[in-house]
Amino acid sequence: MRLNAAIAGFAAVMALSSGADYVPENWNREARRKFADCRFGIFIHWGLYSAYAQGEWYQQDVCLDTETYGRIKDGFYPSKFNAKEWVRVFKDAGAKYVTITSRHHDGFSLWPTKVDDGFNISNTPFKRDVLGELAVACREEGLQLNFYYSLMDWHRSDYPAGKTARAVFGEQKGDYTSYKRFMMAQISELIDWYRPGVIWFDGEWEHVHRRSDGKTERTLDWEFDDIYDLIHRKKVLVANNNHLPMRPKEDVQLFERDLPGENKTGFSAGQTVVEDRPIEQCDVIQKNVWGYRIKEREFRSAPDVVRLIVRAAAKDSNLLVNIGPDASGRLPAKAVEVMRDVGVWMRENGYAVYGSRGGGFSKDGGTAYTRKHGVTYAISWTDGTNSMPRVSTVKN
Ligand code: JFZ
Repeated sequence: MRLNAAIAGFAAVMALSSGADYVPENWNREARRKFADCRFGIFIHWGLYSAYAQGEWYQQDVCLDTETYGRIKDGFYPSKFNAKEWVRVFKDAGAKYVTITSRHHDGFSLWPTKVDDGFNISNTPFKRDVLGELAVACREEGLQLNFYYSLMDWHRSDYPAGKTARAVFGEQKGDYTSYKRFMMAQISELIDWYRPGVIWFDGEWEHVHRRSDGKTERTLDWEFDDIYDLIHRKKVLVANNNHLPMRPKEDVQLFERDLPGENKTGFSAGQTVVEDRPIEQCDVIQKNVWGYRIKEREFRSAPDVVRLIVRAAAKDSNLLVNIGPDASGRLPAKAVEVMRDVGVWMRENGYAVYGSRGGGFSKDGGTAYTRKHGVTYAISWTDGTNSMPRVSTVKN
């Protein structure tokens, strides 16, 4: 109860401070609808951390300062990186869009940004513009490209360190005006140079603290209005993986490894579902890690991934399923194999998923319903087996 009251109070404050009178323009409504029609995208976590091969939190896990962590930059040469090959795998899987980490918490940028201190791909021996190549390949194949962008940062001295960055910097007051100027310049580059569909933020939560009395305390005002207005002026959608109630200017409702209303991971306690915006659930193909981890052996099977897609669709949500390529630029072979089989199912049954809206579940949970053009589809599977779901049409 206390928590609910706190969340309600928090939501009210948010509404006041972040454009409660905001009305999305027509391009925005249309872009939201198109995004929701996609239903299935591929998430890519790839960056300097891939070279350590221990997941994307490695710097934090072993408490490396940025100078030490960054030394691997001079050995970053992903000789097998081929954007066209990646995009072919994604498209064959049936995905309609790709969301890639343009810059994760380690602060390393995957494009030749002009506004940082050189901690980016152009200062590795590889030099190539990874995001640029991916943007071209996606455009050729008709996939939307979206960018994950970390708000929090374990590299810059102007970043006001929150609860995780402290492990890297110690206390660091930073200079948010300077850091925000930097972020906005980077976001402008990302949009002007590569024309993404969505900017997908992450890391706000490092300055949100849930106190034992249930109140939420914030240690930084990110001034999101300015950042969101910049993105909207450029006709791009905003998403924020903050696990908090939505602000009016956020266009996509994100659920991390969870579905609206389920809160199975405990991540979504503070999230209430709003009715008027597309939903996206992100999840991993490897167990519990987003970036490449060399000893990872457990991958989801193709029926597992298809069930995730179908269950998300029944909840009116897209599924964004993550793959972590290795430092050579290759997608893990197992992920490629799984994606190929997902694609076989999607080509045959995708009509019940793409462009559909959620219709909920049967009582026993073994059937997901979707709706499209006045038709209801029942998509059924048997739990505990490794069989693919079957689609049938519900007679009204
Ligand atoms: C974040 C990242 O830290 C992680 O590396 C990955 O990129 C994932 C998609 O997003 O993980 C989160 C996000 C939000 C919270 C916690 C972890 N949160 O709100 O508590």
